[in-house]
Amino acid sequence: MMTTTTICSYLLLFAGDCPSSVTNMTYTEITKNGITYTTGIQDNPSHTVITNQIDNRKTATSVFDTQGTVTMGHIDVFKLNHIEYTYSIDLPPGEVVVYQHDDFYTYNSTWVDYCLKPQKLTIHVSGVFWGAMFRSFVWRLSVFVDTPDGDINNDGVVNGVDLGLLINEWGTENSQADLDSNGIVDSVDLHILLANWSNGA
Ligand SMILES: [Ca+2]
Ligand SMILES: [Ca+2]
Repeated sequence: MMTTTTICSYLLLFAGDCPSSVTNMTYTEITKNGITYTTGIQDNPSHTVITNQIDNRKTATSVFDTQGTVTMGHIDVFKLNHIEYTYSIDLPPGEVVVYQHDDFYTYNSTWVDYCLKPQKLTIHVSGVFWGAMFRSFVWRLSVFVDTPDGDINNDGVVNGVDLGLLINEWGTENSQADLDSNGIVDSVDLHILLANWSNGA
């Protein structure tokens, strides 16, 4: 169920391949609204990486913006340092479109980028720092996931599990099973679910 409002004001870009992972990264996971976010910072005591990221996502299937800043650097004079930071966002199955806003930039470099793998969006920030130096990086992306209609539990197929969820929620309001978003779970939603029943499920 893709929302297409306001996208015309954004610049559509295509994500490149994900870079290979860097060794000795330290990863931290947090879960919010049932969605897992993973941050990775290269583990080196001479590095300083200050991050702040915000996602306005409410549910696993919601359209959302992700934005953040990263300031990184080190204080080793006469040393060359590679510093890397990653921020990964779990996505439900479905077609993903990412819109990159104008305020997606770095100072003096192009070392902020994003990439898509199945059910995962990763923002990469990295750079090589010669001498004592700090730089800041900014991203802002809008993320749209077109999940299959009727896939209530977001596992990529429409089957008996979704049917059971819909029946459990029958007659209720503000439900994930309200597939046509008219406010109530009823026979219209059941029709949508059955019309999208997955082959072989
Ligand atoms: Ca399902
Ligand atoms: Ca409905």
